[in-house]
Amino acid sequence: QDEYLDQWGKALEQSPLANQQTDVASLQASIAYHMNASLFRTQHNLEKVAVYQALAHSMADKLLLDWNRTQQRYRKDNPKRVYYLSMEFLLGRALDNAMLALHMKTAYQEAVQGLGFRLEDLLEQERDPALGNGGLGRLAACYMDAAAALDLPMWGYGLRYQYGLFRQSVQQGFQVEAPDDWLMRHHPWEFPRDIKYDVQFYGYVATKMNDKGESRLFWESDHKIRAVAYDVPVPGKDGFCGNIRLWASQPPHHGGFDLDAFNQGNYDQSIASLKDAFLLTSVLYPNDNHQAGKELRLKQEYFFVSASVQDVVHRFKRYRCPWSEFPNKVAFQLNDTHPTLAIPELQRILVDVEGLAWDDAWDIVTRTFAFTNHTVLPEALEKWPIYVMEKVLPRHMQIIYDLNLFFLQKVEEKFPGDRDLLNRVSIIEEASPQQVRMAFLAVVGSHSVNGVAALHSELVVKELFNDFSLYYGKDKFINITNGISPRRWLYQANPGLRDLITHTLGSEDWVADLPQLQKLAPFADNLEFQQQWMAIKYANKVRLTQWIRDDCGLTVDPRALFDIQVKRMHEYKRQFLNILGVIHRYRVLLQMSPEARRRVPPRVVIFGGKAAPGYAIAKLVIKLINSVADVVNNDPVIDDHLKVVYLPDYNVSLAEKIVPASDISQHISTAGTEASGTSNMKFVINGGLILGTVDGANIEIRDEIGEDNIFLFGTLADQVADIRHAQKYHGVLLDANLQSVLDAIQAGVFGDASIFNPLIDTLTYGGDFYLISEDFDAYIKRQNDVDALFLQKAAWAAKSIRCTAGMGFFSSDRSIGQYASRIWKVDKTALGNGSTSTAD
Ligand code: GLS
Repeated sequence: QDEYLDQWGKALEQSPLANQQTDVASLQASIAYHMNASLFRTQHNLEKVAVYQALAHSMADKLLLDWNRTQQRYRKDNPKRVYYLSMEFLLGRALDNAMLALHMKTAYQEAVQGLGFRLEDLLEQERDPALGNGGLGRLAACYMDAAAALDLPMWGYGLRYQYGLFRQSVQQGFQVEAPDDWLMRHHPWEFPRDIKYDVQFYGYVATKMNDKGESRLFWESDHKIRAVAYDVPVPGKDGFCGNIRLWASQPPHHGGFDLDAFNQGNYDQSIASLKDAFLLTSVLYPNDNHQAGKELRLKQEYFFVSASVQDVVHRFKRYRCPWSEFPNKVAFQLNDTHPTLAIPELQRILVDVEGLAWDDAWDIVTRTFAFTNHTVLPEALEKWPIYVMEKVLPRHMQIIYDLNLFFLQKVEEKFPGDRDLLNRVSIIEEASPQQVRMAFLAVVGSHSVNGVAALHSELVVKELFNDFSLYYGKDKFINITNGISPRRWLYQANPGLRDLITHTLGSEDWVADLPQLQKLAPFADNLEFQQQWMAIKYANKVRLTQWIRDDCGLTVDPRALFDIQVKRMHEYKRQFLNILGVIHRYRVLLQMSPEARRRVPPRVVIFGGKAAPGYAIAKLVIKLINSVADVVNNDPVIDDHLKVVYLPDYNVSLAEKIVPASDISQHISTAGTEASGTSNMKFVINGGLILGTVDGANIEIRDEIGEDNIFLFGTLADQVADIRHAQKYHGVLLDANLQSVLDAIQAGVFGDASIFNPLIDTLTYGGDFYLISEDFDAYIKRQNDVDALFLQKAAWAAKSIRCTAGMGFFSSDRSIGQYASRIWKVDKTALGNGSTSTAD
């Protein structure tokens, strides 16, 4: 075949793919071509969605070429590669992002205009791929974006869920869930590959002789499901293009059809394995910071890591390097514990399949894996009952037992006679039932463990893995503070601000070198600059206002103070505190004279976020918000002084509209509970001030932008335990203002009071675990400070500018750079001239 390689290269160079022009007429030609050839439609039958799809195909052609060139170069140069294993990639829409990355938006805008369409309308046709729950999945997307921009040879591996995170609507104030059938319509942003691996479940472990006459343990099962690869290109910079490989499940044989069963009239049986395979990757579990504990979820986790590890081993073997080279060519990053089974899976492949000695294999494994912890909440820490593991993955359970035994022997050597310690660090929890502690397995199998913000990383060592840090030493446990993509969250989401910054700094270099934003600081007190700055904020608020009108049928005034809390609904994030504060504000406003009321700046309080379908208390908070909105928004005395909005179906594309429009946003978790938060960074980089607790990345944001530019309040993390302790013994003494707010709810001011009883009980009988009463007074006072500052337009504008100026540290490029140098030990590869034939 090699003698024809040149010919293939030449043929490609002559092909339309390699000869794409970017003038308007050529782009129109390419859109028309795809309308006919890819969608099989004509210009006599044009809907917006079809034009969007043709446009997306046209854009994807350009990415394809970059993808091939980048991946071919990696294949040729064989650098050390990073594999980011994540059950979630919350990508958001692709088209706008790709057009901006390749500097083609203006040309396409003109092209579609000439064909009778507005680009903004077409962009709205794209469905969000919602393959993630919240911050953890969105972080994975920002990291893939950064790696592509930096030309870092990193691939993401994940699952191609048929249904993403459920779609949320609100009916009578309650959350209603519907399946997210995002693949119902043709999706031009993925490329199915002819790459397949079988993954098995259940079965038994036997001893067998191998070819060399050695006896080996062997796991056998008839229950197999096939993983097939779909590649998702990640646009980078200067022609780089990264990749996310998502696995879909298929039946292993004959398309899953049992002809014998069919012939016997047993129709259900004839497609049984088809149903099995379909179910496996059908849906993303909708829990954030909470373990679901279902057998199907365990199977998803194993399916995903087994296919990924097989694929990586296959790629490594292509170069015929000795196994000892594996850690020099491969780095696996575990995005939380969900992919932890990759550790025993690689050990199994090395020992059972490749025939390595146990210790050699384990040395390779532990030099290859690194683990990121994303939460200290106990309910989120994955544990799998042993009886489930033994049934689903019998060989892995044996491997985990052995790993644990050898690990505990070493601990015993270092700390002889400390039985309590052995109990505490054992991968197997001696509870009833016995369980595998996945976080401990991840720590033992990894060479590096990191938290995602300074405070969180401290708590990870102090609270979660204290014993492990004594055993391994502190160097294994590090902090890498999260970051966000400045490309999506400023450049794309806020074109007005982007252009002002570029104009002021003289070039677009700040996007790739975010600390340059600091050069805005000298303009903070410049009145003319302030006016330009705030005019952009105002325009973004107007844009959101239109969305609120279309989506909620509510008219709000863009001159009001926009106060926003959008994130997953969770008790620890304390949307409850926010809405209780709103009720307090409502009552205070009602008691004021009209003149006094006019002196308070009008506010629009905006909420958004989904609650896990099984999380009753979080769903009740949604109901309370909507009930309060009903009353407040229709109270003629209050008029425009206060409006409450609940935006349904919060997702990435909605976030792109909301984030640039905030005056203030709330990040008010109980101290010590929010590992980092990343939306806080998105709001601040867009010149939004924040009201927050001394928690997660809020702390580092304060350090970067300055204490004067952030409204912090409330209990500190190291006080929480003592307060809870005291509450347990002395009961909760409710704050007086809070008590009157609760009285109002219970008096039926917001409709049927009885439905809110379980919610109010969390404060009283429940012991107020999240310290809402404790923090209530400080919260209200800080909100009053926000009001006062908002009235001083110039002072507010100056702070807003200083916020953006101080955010250079929070680029995902900085985070990925730190992962690369401190954990993966990989460099940016030099841009080579790899050939353009199809890779991998
Ligand atoms: C999370 C944390 O809750 C967030 O604070 C964090 O920003 C995010 C990314 O590190 O990870 N952990 C989790 O389980 N879901 C999250 O969003």
